[in-house]
Amino acid sequence: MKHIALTLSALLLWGQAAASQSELLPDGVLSTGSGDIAQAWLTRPTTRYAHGILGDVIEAGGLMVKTASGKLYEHVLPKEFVFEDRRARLFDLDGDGRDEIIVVLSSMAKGAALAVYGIVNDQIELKAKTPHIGRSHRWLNPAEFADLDADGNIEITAVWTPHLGRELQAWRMVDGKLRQVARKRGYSNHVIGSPVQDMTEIVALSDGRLALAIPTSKYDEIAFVVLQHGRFTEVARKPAGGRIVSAVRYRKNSRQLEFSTDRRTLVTVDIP
Ligand SMILES: [Ca+2]
Ligand SMILES: [Ca+2]
Repeated sequence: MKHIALTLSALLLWGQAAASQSELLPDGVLSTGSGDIAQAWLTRPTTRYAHGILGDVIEAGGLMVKTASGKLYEHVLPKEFVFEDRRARLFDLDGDGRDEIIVVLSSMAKGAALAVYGIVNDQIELKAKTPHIGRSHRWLNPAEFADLDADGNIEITAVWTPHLGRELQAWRMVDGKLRQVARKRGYSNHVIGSPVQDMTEIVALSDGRLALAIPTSKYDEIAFVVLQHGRFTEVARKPAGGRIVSAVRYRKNSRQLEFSTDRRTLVTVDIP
């Protein structure tokens, strides 16, 4: 009964706060899930970290989750951190049937880290994170989650410093910790100042292997990268005919990817 009363008062409080602190970021994206978490979004817009990598200087100070049963949870960051992201991705990384929440957590002093949250002990808890990059104003952009090497474990892919070092990395959740699996320079999934974060796609190659399709560091080609024996290997690259500026997506009912460049609004490339 006490639990119910607390939940109700939390809901009422949330209702009052919804118009102010707990609102979605101005450029935020609501994530929806079909598992134990129905929705996740970033809250508490703040200008306390002047970086502006995603087009505006408004980042998030909180993370809100709505469970499938309708319960709301919010995690509020200490003021030396922000979520430097537009959405809180939902994916069951460790295969326990419950979704994790994956988001870019930036320290104002030490830059970005990839962070994994979950609902633990009836609250949102940080389950694991990669090390922070080590310097302020250094960022990473998450890419895809998939079992790229068919070993039964999900790999998390992301590009560390997509405007500087341009290093694709893969990580796995092992015993509740994030472990680096592979890294390879020469790729980028974000154009500086752009709100577009989704410049990658997981594709099935004609030989059956999964590959990550990702722009090369000058954004003028799409590379197809596989993960084998703990290493990234590029199996093909296709010219884009310009600089890719949009999301990269599957073209419906085809074996093609589609995107826009600075020269053409619709470009397609065949998946090898
Ligand atoms: Ca899980
Ligand atoms: Ca795997």
